[in-house]
Amino acid sequence: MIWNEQIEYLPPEKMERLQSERLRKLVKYVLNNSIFYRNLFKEAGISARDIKHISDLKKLPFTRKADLRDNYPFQMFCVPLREVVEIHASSGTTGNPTVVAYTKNDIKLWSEVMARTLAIAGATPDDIVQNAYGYGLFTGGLGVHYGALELGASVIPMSSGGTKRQLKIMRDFKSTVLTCTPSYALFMAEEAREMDINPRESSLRIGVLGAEPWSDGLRREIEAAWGMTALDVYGLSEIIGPGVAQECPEKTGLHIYSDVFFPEVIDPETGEPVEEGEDGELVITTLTKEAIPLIRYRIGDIVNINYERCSCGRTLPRISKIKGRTDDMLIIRGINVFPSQIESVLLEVEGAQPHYLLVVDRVKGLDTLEIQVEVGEEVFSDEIRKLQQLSEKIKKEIESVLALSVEVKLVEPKTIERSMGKAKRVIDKRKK
Ligand code: DLL
Repeated sequence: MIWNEQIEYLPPEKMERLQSERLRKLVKYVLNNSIFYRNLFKEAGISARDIKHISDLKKLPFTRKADLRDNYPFQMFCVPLREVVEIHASSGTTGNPTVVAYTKNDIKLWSEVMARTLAIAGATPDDIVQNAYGYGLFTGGLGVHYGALELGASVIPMSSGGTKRQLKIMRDFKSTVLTCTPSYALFMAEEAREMDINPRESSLRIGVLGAEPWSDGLRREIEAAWGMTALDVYGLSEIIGPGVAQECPEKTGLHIYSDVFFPEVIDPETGEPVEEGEDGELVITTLTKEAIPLIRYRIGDIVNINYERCSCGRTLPRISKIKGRTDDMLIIRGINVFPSQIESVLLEVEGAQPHYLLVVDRVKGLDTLEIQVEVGEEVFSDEIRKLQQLSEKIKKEIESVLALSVEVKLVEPKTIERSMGKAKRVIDKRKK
């Protein structure tokens, strides 16, 4: 189903015109309504007259998460509080949480982009959406909720957790779409088997999974476990929540809603644009948001972008799956390591389970990386020799991909903590 045919199939020239028009309006809007942006433009020596076309965007300075934190809680708002109808915040492990706010129009925008998202994944008004993203300050639950209402599907506001209840409701209500993190989708399948429910016999046909990085290998595991199509949904609270980009069933990248969230990909070191198709840091400008519009917001997620028309027919550009974060990249003995690289290797090795934890430490001044990997019940009860062979195999494969020596520790089934929300994959003891 196509939710917004006009926008999703808009020819590039027309899209550029729309973006340019919106950018001109945005610049006037922030200069009229925000001390923060007035100062930012002044420091950069830029006025509204300098911004005529979307390509002028690169004259403007970047904004960052620190700007939101420094202006905690409400100083980044471009509207009076009485026009704000909803406020969310990220938990944030250090310092102030990041506050995000929505006007009525922002909520309409969120509903629109999330309706597009669910439709791109293949959902229709006939679907029953079991929404197992957390409701609360996290944007996942309500974002999907608004989109499902807009689409006209039936949404079950489960929130995350309560897995036994999730599975009962899923079976009794015959849910057809599951929305949650990929790690939770995997955990639910595991729990189902424990309860003697065969997940493949569920009514699920589509999973709209995201909020954390996951590899194609993990996708295959989840698809096989549930017998459904698992598609990637991307977003972040500061831009809107979920609903920034969505993968279509072609599985060749995530369509980004560039009519409202203008994307750039830059070299994180220099801030200059990278060549089309090259990896870099995603930067987004919200073209139509009212409460907290963000200009050239540096997200820290690493992607590449493809402007070719997709075989599904859509002209919206596609970002790759998120390859990592500029700040999640582990630097181990000078080598850049992304947890997703390790996940991809693990999922190729027979006998290893997609549950793993990376423990980074520094011993006598030297960085070490231990990879704890769960193995299945059958493997664990095998002879020691076989376990050793498996661990050697994983070690060799990973070392050849990373060019870094690692330790592999096979652990018993169910010993690595399961997650109902975003999974924690790394413990970096060096940071203490
Ligand atoms: O995670 C919004 C969301 C909810 C997206 C539900 C998708 C589904 P935050 O809590 O602000 O918002 O976290 C945003 O999570 O910058 C990425 O690093 C990561 N992230 C989100 N989606 C994906 C994804 C929500 N599909 C941060 N793949 C982002 C990889 C993702 N990482």
